[in-house]
Amino acid sequence: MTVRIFKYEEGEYALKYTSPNLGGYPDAIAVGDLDNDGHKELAVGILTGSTSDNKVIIYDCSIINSWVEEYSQISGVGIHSFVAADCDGDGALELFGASGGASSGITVFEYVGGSYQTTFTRTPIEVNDLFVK
Ligand SMILES: [Ca+2]
Ligand SMILES: [Ca+2]
Ligand SMILES: [Ca+2]
Repeated sequence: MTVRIFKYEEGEYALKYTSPNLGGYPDAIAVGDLDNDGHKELAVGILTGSTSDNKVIIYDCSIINSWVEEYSQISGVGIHSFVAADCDGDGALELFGASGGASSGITVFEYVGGSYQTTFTRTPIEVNDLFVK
């Protein structure tokens, strides 16, 4: 399946980007300025049914109406939900991805030193695991 990105302008959502076939389906999304450059990114978790093909893709739109893949990485686990929040209080968003099933856990993605990186993983997740400062 593809990811299609719409932008609200002039009273309606207009299609601005269609990805190539990603071989799975998007199951998790989040929007936020993940690299702290003043422009929002769109993070998408792609499920394929295979741990060797599940992906996390971050789309960037720092050029008006021009969306590009800024980050694309095999995630192993299937990300079922994202939330973007600055939980370490450094002024930059972290991207928390939750996976379910046998591989339930949390993966944290951050923009560090000029690139996106996985900075934390915890499997399995426990109900009392909290990520606050
Ligand atoms: Ca940004
Ligand atoms: Ca960016
Ligand atoms: Ca932060």
